[in-house]
Amino acid sequence: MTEFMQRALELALKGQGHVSPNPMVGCVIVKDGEIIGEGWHEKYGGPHAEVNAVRSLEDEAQVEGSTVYVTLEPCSHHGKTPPCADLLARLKPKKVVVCNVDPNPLVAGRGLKKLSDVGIEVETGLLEKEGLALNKRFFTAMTKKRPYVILKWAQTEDGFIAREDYTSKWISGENSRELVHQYRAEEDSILVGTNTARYDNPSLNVRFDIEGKDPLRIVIDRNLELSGDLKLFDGSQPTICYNTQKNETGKNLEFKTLNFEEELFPQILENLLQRGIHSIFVEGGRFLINKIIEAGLWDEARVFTGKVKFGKGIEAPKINLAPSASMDIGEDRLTLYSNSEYEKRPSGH
Ligand code: AOF
Ligand code: ZN
Repeated sequence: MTEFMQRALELALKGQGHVSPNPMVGCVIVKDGEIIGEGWHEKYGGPHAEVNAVRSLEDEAQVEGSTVYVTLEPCSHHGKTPPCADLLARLKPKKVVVCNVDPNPLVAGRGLKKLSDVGIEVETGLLEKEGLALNKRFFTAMTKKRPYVILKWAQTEDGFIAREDYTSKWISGENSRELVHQYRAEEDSILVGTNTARYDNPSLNVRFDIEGKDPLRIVIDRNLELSGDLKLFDGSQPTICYNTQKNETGKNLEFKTLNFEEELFPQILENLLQRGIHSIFVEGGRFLINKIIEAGLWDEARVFTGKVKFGKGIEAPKINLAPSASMDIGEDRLTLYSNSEYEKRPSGH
């Protein structure tokens, strides 16, 4: 039943911002057409959704004969917690329904097999697209072996992201800036190029009273020319500076060398994936964003267009795709682009 899986997806979302690099997972236990138990993966390292749903019952014996709706295939491996498939195999629901098979190579169908081997009926693909969209970061990391990449920039009505002297104050309004902080809180990391760090001096933290952890800050500074006084280097939040000069780890600030003679962004993606980073919010500047667009290594773009005009300046990046959505945010216009098969596409009307 779609409505039960819809509810499981809703529960899964409660884990947003708390479970990465694990996927968000929700679980609903249904008997005689009624929900008798619910749970979700609440915290990285904590119990999985199925365990929490079973714990919500008065007696775990109630699982017998039920239908369990779980957004992702129950796991089959001993990770930080024992296998959920073993738990369900023991408790004997009649049927287990999932949106998606777990792409984690440690699971990848083995969870479902454990269930069918003990005679539990299994069904996959219910609200499949919704399940993929929910965990687009996790699916991208597992199948493409890189973090999910979201580009963001603000442009003037006449298509500039900064003046010729790189200043960019007041392109977008207060509502857009608040939304950007919400976006930051949803991702594992935020990346900026050298010029953006130098001229904007961004703090790249999460403000506006938005709940959520501060993402990892990442800055590119080939020859270590940026001033140590920039907010990025204040040690208030974990930060990595990719450069050619030194490897050094301090409190909340790491310098890591990469090979700048070769394409840099793929190296950054690889290094971040190794650290368990499943998403990157790229906040500029133009050079970096254009490189990423050119290489096709992006999944979403969120473009704010303000009412001001600069007449001349630094041109905004361009995307040769039809927008997937567009909306007003205060005085500004937000245009969304999707380049990922895991993001739901517009239905065509
Ligand atoms: C499930 N239910 O709620 C989640 C699953 O280290 P662990 O033990 O937390 O395992 C993490 C892996 O388990 C993760 O990479 C993914 O494959 C799966 N996540 N599985 O049955 C859940 N969160
Ligand atoms: Zn599990």
